[in-house]
Amino acid sequence: MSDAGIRCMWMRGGTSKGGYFLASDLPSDPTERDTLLLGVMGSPDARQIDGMGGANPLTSKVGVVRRSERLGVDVDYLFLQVMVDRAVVTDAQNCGNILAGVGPFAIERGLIPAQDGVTEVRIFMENTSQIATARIQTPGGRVSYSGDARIDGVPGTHAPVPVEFQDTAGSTCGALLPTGNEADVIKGIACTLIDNGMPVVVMRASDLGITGTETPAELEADTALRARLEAIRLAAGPLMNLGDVTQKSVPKLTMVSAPQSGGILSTRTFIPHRCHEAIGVFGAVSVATAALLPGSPAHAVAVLPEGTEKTLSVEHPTGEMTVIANVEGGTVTRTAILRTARKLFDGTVFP
Ligand code: NQM
Repeated sequence: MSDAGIRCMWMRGGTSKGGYFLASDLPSDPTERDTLLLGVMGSPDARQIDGMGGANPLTSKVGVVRRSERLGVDVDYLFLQVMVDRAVVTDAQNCGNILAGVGPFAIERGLIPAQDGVTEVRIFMENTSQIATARIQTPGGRVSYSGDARIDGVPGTHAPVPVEFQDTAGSTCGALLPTGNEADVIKGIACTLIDNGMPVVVMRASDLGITGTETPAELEADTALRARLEAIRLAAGPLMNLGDVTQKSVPKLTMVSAPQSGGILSTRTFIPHRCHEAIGVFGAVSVATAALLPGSPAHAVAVLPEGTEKTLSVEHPTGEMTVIANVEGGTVTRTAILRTARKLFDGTVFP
């Protein structure tokens, strides 16, 4: 524990929560920075009792933001996953939920001027070298967090934060389908190894002996299933150009089944050792993209709409996430999602 505090804002971004820092408020040396962030969160400790983390990967997240020097970009955003029970901080994945708080944070910290009404923020995502455009409600030139938008997994309604992505294919794996195949077989299970913003292994729930309607707690209690999933993940890592993924939070593992409530399919996702109560943003974009591939095990269970602009509702344990996808010649060229974000605390954190 250090007596020197660091300026920090705690925010909910989508269905995740974490600390947002200006890059200039953190040590520039990554090792020093990561040691400090472990102290902020209270890791490694299953309860994170000596820190701000919420004892779950979804509440042990960090956004590092700086003014961008790139042409046509407002801010650069680096996502860091602080592991809960390991002394590991990883930048090997992006996070589209924490992304939802980046625009409001950047405006609040004076990195970019707010318009009267809506402020468009172009964000360079350092983890994947890709760009997102978020539209932030700024009536009277101030960020507003209240509004009528509702997302599953978050109680109440808040200001809408629509976010648009282009060219997210191959964000981390170098190609949408890093093996070149719509389906591969790993440990006897048909898998689509895909990356449309997040590396994900997509499998049919029934192939793993589950229905796909179990609760996250039931799935986490299934030690045989978890061991099987981890064996598949470790084998998938090198095939997805991710190398040895033992200490990485990617790839994610999504088990799909037929839709239960009007969506395109139902999902249960391990991220990768805890079961998500919902699904990640880029995780949903990647799974929805897999569903569109005729050779994918996801396609076999999916109910898909016609047309070039598709509304793809991805069901998850606490509701659904809608991905709007533009499809041209069988390729997903643009996606958009709706999130909300909320400032929870602004002050000084003691690592
Ligand atoms: O996939 C969880 C989350 C995420 C990541 C995870 C995310 C995304 O729900 O873009 O948002 O998969 O680790 O925040």
